[in-house]
Amino acid sequence: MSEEEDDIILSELDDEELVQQMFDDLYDGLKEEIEEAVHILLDRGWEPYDILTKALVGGMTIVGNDFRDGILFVPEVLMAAGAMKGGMAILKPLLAETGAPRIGKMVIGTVKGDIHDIGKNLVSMMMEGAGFEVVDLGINNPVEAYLEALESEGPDILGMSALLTTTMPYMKVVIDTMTEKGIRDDYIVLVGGAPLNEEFGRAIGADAYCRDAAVAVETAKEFVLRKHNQMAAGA
Ligand code: B12
Repeated sequence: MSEEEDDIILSELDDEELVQQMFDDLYDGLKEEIEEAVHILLDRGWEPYDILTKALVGGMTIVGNDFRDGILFVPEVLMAAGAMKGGMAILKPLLAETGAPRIGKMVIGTVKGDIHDIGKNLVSMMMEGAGFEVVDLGINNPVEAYLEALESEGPDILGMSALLTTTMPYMKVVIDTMTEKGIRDDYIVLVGGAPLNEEFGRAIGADAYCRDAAVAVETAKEFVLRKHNQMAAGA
């Protein structure tokens, strides 16, 4: 931090002011400030999940609104995304699981043509935190990449993310290809991303649409439990 007199000293702000300041710093793409603020909130006893949702996702929502309204442009949003990722990287190991038995495995990736990965990364982190093993395929995945990973990793769940109305139909391409190959019912398919909704999830043949990472964890647990019960009943 600079030593100029009028600089804001993050550690001197109370929690509410600090979160407000984080919204501003995320907006301005100030990665170091975001990282410092995350550490301060952790030191003050904040739960990693609360920092993630209240401060980081909260700040990104403001960025999203101004991007939509033409006030911010791609370079600024990229800076904001970089700052957000800096904060997420600190929280990731804290959310990660501590040795309890794995409850399932998920392969997740953003679909072809789409490079948005913050939401997907958040889902991955939360799933790991809840005890799932996660194989992250990254962004811009063609159907072949998903199929290869399903075969080599043998997960319980396939997760697909799309943030663009132009890329979300690609999820149907993947599910239809799985159906053609006779493997659709071998996996639980969860989909997510801001432009999706439940109706879309149903229409493309996914098992569920999840509006956020917390819902993704709950839904994944429910489906994996159901799958294991069915397997036990069938055995
Ligand atoms: C950050 C951002 C970018 C960054 C991405 C950086 C990165 N590394 O991800 C950059 C600057 C690169 C970018 C580029 C573009 N973007 Co953009 N971007 C956004 C923005 C502002 C935020 C997205 C985000 O990270 N949100 C925060 C996370 C936490 O939320 P989330 O992604 O929704 O994820 C949550 C849930 O949806 C769910 N979820 C997500 N994925 C999954 C997956 C599974 C399996 C499950 C279960 C759940 C789940 O859980 C997550 C956590 O709770 C949105 C605005 C918005 N309202 O979404 C626009 C937005 C998505 N972008 C948009 C556009 C138009 C673009 C560009 C085309 C702009 C351009 N002209 O170049 C390009 C496209 C590039 C491409 N080919 O993909 C539009 C899309 C409009 C539309 N109708 O399709 C939006 C909505 C902005 C707007 N209103 O105009 N963008």
